[in-house]
Amino acid sequence: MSAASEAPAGAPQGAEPRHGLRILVIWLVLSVLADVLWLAFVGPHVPPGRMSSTAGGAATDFNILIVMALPVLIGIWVYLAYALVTWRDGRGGPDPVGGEKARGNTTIETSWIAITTVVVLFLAGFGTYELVQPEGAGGAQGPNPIWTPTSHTVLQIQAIGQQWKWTFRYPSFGGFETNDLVVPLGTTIQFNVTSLDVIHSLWAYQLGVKADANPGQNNVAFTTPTQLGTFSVRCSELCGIWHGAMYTTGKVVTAAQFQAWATATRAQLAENTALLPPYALTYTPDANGADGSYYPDTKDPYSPVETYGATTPAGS
Ligand SMILES: [Cu+2]
Repeated sequence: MSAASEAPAGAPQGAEPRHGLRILVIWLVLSVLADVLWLAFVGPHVPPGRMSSTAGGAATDFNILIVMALPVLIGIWVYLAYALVTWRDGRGGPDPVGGEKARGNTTIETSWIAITTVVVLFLAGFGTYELVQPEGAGGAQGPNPIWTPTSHTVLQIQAIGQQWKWTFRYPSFGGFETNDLVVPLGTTIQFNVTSLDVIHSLWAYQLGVKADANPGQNNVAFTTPTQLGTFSVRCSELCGIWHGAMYTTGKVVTAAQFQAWATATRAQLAENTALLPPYALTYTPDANGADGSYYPDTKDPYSPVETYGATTPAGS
């Protein structure tokens, strides 16, 4: 290393120990230990878990970043600790900032620049790639997604945000609308996310899906559930006084259970579905609708008296 010190007075005269090698060995041992311990004990529990393709992708990315960051952190700490112990003033060595070696060390400086350049460029490339893998990484991609699934069995589910709850429409089952988010295991889901009023954000936490819900916009996000169980759904965009209450619990069920649930719910909600506007990617709320919602007043949209579901206005 750059700051060589003479042996303290009274100590046997000998060659200066190879400080660089010592630091390298200490750093290497601690780094390998920290990474192995992380991967063994913390890595498997890293959020958001592995309930879907996109959640698993996020957890893996997080682990890769930590495994790369730990040696950097340990490198700084090891050098600092080594310098404090070995080159402290009390040991009677030379002025630590004096001398020719304090002015620079080409080997250290070159490797320093080379290593950090490789790490930063790798992270830039890796991060860019992982923004779209797997399946769009669970982030919303706007109305025309960059990543699209190759699978032919994609289930569309529409998530509609409104102050202050989520509703879900299933277009392949007659467009019924429900408060329950039920998704089948092993099927690629296409979330079509929109809003009826202000800006919300669909956050299906354990599925690793997060998508802004904007009025008049269709925002598409994909994921494939890989584990059965429940997941929490929250609004992650401050949207008004009951924003914090805008949550629900979704379910991943088997494909057969999903078919049974969707078929039964479709039949059960048929009467309500007939009153809804036809399935569309965005909706224009009816100012006079029930609670400012998008249920159309089919009789007279300007009347304070709401009439839903009448297909032909009386007297016309
Ligand atoms: Cu909200």
